Order: sequence, then structure tokens, then C-alpha cells
Amino acid sequence: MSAPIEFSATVSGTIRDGVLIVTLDSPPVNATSAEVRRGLKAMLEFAESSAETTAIVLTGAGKTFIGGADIKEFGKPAEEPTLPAVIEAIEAFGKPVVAALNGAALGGGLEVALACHIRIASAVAQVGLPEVKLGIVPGAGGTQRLPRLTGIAVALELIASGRIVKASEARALGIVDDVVEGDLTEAAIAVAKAMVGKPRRRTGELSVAALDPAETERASAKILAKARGQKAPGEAVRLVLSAARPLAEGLADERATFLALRDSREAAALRHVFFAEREAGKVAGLEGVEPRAVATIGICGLGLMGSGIAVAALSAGYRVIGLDQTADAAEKGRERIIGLMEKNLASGRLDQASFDAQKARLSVTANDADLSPCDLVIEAVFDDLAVKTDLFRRLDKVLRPDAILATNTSYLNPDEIAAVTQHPERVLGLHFFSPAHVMRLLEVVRCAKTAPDVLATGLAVAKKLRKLAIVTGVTEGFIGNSIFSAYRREAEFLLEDGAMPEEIDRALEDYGFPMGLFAVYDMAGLEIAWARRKRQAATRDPSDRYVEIADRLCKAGRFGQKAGRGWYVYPEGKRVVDPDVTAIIETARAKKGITPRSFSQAEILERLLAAMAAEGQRLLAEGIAARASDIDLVMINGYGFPAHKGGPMFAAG
Ligand code: 3H9
Repeated sequence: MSAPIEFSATVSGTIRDGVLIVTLDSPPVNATSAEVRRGLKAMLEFAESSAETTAIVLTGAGKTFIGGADIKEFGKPAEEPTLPAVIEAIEAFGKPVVAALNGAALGGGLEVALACHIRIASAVAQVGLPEVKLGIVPGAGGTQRLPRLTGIAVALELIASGRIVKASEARALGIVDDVVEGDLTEAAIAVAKAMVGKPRRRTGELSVAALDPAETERASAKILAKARGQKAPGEAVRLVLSAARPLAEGLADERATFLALRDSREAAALRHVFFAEREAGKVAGLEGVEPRAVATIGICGLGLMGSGIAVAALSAGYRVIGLDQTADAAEKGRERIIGLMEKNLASGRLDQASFDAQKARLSVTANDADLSPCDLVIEAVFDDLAVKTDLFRRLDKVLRPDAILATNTSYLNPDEIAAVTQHPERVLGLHFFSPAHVMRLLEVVRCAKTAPDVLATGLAVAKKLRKLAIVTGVTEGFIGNSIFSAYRREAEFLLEDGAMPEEIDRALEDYGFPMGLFAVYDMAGLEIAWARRKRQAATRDPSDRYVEIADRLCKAGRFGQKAGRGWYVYPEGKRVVDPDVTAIIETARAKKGITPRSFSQAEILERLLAAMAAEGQRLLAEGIAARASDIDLVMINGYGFPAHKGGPMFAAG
């Protein structure tokens, strides 16, 4: 083996048996920064002139092959050489180039691999072109080379969704040529040696059959329907569908599209979301704090929320002990949990062995003392202070002193719940969103006395549950429901001022929300919020503007979809405007002497977004949210705010 050869600070190689083994080492994810690109260019120049080098193996240091283009460089002036130029040089290279995928090959990373003359992968490798999730299309050949390996239909699905596939599936789809169980570098060297002097299979030179028009139509309609106004998926579809043309033409089109999208507001928003997610995990005051060990989780209250939490905990590998008020209720809870798991089994998300293992880790009881082995107990009982404080007093007696107690309250003050325990420092809030086994957001509530390692444990458990944890301080409704309340209040003001529910919903849906606010109310049911408003009536400041239209709807028995009517009516399941609702709104306006005026979509949006952003500012000023980007993530992941708009704080900026 030769002495190490440095091509740049991040790209180096050694020669063994005539094979130049090149390693990219640019933590954290070996992104193709300018430094890496310069190194690859220098490496090719060296390999070309080196008589000793007969072939190249390209691999990555650490657990990633190449994580993609360096997203931090986007928005800065371009530096030579460009990635497409490096990739073109790899594909055209006279000596065989083997990609040895030691880990994730994503975006520009997969594009590098696609230009290599053969791709072998370790079993842990993953490949994908996730660019659409960043509001862009692949910009270094992905839309043109991938279809040449997989056919247009598969490439369309992968590129338009950004789906990442495991090595075994990549092999089945023809993206990689082999999956290696043993030593990847050794296998790659053997492959490289065998390729010397043989004809090369250059991806760019392969032909690809155009898709038949019916299939094209069907596939693109499906993708565009999901895109909800985002540009990148549509552009990805256009580029992949036209991959049958000459490569150079396709590459030029792709590059121009990539550059235009990269500089768009949509891409900036999605980049903001990407970095916001990584930032959210960094919580002040927790540096070096070790979380407590958690193996067994108790869940109190096995209704819809508790069962969802149980399913999430079981699938993350925890033992779960469910508690409900009676043996009968506990058994019903167990059935509900198993029912949810069975759905996952039927859909293929869960295999039989995992199902059996999870079932074996679940037990239920109606006896508080049976929770004594728990390291963490999460309560998901009725959102009532007396019910929750009674439960916490009881739990405080049966749990080990180092066990953690979490409340899933949405609107109560967790400090008041913590105050009834002997050890308030072991109490925190874990506010799940329903259905808890599906929704990714988890608000982790730092109460006044929560100990740092208790908070750290909440975050560690959230990570294991594969949730996006956002730390929030205590305020009514925490981050999400505070902003949601402000948004809802503004929507009701708009309603009273003259906008109709369907106009407000259309404005929101055209903006990218999956469903308008009033349609969401109908889906969720209007009665719970009504009950809360009735409870709050006595303490409401009479000088506050109060819109009673929703109350009038409830009084008329319009509780939403379940009742067949709410803000809309639902003949044959389709949402339709109801003149009776219009009449209720008009009566309410008249009673207050309001002369309705018309609102443009832009005005509606502006008012709603401004209300959210103003409430967000309050949360920041009061230290409830640590950073604006945390607020954005809550609204995107819990309330349907379109990710490609970056969240309410980003949108306001
Ligand atoms: C692209 O390739 C365009 C091309 O088609 C065209 C070019 C011409 N750049 O996620 P983690 C940072 S677009 C810069 O926690 P993991 C991240 O911010 C790109 N930085 O690690 C974090 O920093 P910090 C297409 C990046 O092990 C740290 O790395 N590629 C990049 O859980 C660790 O990140 C993608 O979209 C990047 N590309 O997961 C893939 N990626 O520690 C994006 C990460 O300061 N990346 N960072 O907070 C991922 O999906 C995951 O990071 C990966 C590792 C699976 C690679």
C-alpha cells in the first residue's frame, strides 16, 4: 500500500494493487463542499497521470458516503469546480471508477455514485434524491441518470417524493449493482481490479424508454396533487419524464431548473426547516447533562391519546404498563392498543415478529401499585385539574423517587400539577398530538422546577419515539395552542368582519394548509372547544372582543362532521357551504351592528399570518419559546402550516 496521498484537506487516497482507494472525510456528512470538489478534481488529475493507478474506488469516512451538496453553500457565490463538472469528469474517466457506498448516498452524493462505473453498497447504505424536500430538484444529473438505471416510472416516484431507500431495495431497483455483507473496501478493490481493461457501463450512455402517455398522466397527476402548490415536485416530474432525450440537453435543462429553484423563497423556507430541526435539539442548560435510563413507561388513561402513546412507546422498544380506572377499562385500552398495532401489521408497517414482541412488552392494570417498576409515567387522562392532581398524588406514592412523571395536558398549568407531588423536580410535560403514534411533534414542557436531567430524559425518550421534540415553557396552551388560539381568534374576527368560512378556508388551502381552519373544526368536532369556552365564560374580560358564531353553531347542534353538519354540511361526505351557516353568521354580525366588508385572499392571509407571528413574538419575549424556528416547527408539524412556507415566523421575516 502506498503512503497516503492528500488531494485536499478532505479527500485523500492510497494505492493498493494498482487501485487508488479514495476516501472523502468531511464531517459531519461528507457534503460536497467546494473543498471536497477541489479534492475530487485533483484526485482525477492525479489518477489520470499516475501510471501505477489502474482503477479508482471512491468511498466515505464515517457512517455516510456523501450526504449531498453542502446546503450551507446555497445562497453564496458559486465556487469552481461545480459538482456537475466533477461528476461529468468521473463518468468520462478512462480508468474504472467504483463507488463503494459505506453509508447514506443522498442528493449530490447519489449523483456522484450514479456517474461511477459501478456501485456496490454495504448493507447499511441508503440512497435517495431528497432534493424536493429542500424545494429544489437534483442539480448534478440525478433526474437524467437515475431513470437510465431504474426506468422512468421508478425514478419519477423516488425523485418527486424524495424517498430514501435501503441498500436491498436499491439493489432490486438497479440503482446499486451489489450489496456486500463483508468488508466493503476489499470487495470494491476486487471489483475494480476485475474491471480493468473491460468495457465500461457509463450510466449517461444508457438509453431510457419514454413512459406511455396514460401512465405519464396518472403518475404526474398523483404527484402534483400531493405537491400542494410547491414548485419542485412538478419540475422534477417534467425533468424525469423528458429523460429520454440526449443526456447533454437533459443536464442543461436540469441545471437551469436547479439554479432557479435554489434561489427561490420556497427553497429558502425548506432549508430553514431543515436547519431548524437540527437546531431544535440544542437546548440551553443541558450541555453535558445525562438523561436517566428509561426502559419501562407507564401510561395512565388508555383512551385515544394514551393508546397512541402506548403504540409509539412499544414500537420504540419500551416496555409499557397501561393504567386505567377499572380492570374493564384497562382491558378495553389493551384491545385498543392491539387494534392500532394490528392496523400497522395489516399495512405492512409492522412485521409479525415485531408485533409479537411488542405485544409481549405490554401489560395493563387498574392498580396504581403495578406502575412501581416504571422509569417514566405519562398521564393522558381527562384534561381536568382535579383529575390530574389526584392521579399525580397517587403516583407520587407508588413510584420510585427517581422515576419521572409527565403530564400530557394541553391547556392546564403543569406547575400546578407538579405542585401536588413531593418531588416537583421530576415532573415535566410531554404534550403529544393526536394520533400520538402518527404525529411527529412532541412539545416537551419545562416546568418551573423540572430538573435538567429530567428534561434531558424527556428529549431522549422523544428521540427514541422518533418524535420531533420542541422545548416549551409554561403558558396556557404552550407554543402550539397559543399560536393556534391567536390564529383562530383572528379567523373569527375576519368572519365577523365579513369573510365567509369558505373564503378563509380557500385562502389557507391555496397557501398550502392541507385543510382550512373551519374544515378542521368540523373534522375534530366543535363540542370540546365549546365546553372550554363555557368554562371560561365567567372569567372572560367583558371588554375583550368575543365572537359568538361558533357558540351559535353548537347551540344549533352543528358539532361538525360526526353530526353531519358544522361549519359546512356533508352530503355524500363532500364539504358543501350551507346557507343556514351563512344566516347564523349574518345574524351575529347584525347583532353587533357590523357592516360586513369583502376581503381578498391576500388580506385574509395577511391578517392570519400577522396574528400568528405577533403571538410568536410574545412567546419569544416571555422566553416560552427559545427561538423563532422552534415556533415554526411546532406549527408545521402540529397544525398543518405548509413547510414550504417555512412557518409563521419565517413567513413574517
Ligand atoms: C443536493 O445534494 C443538491 C444536488 O442535487 C445538486 C448540487 C449541484 N449540507 O441530520 P444530522 C449537517 S441537496 C450541509 O443530525 P444524521 C446538519 O446540519 C442535499 N450540512 O445527522 C448537522 O449539523 P449540526 C441533498 C449538512 O446522522 C449535521 O450535518 N441531501 C448536510 O442524523 C448532522 O446532521 C440531503 O438533503 C448537508 N447536505 O443524518 C440530505 N446534511 O451538527 C440531508 C447534514 O451543525 N442530510 N448536515 O447541526 C440528511 O438527511 C442527514 O443529515 C443524513 C445524516 C442522513 C446525511
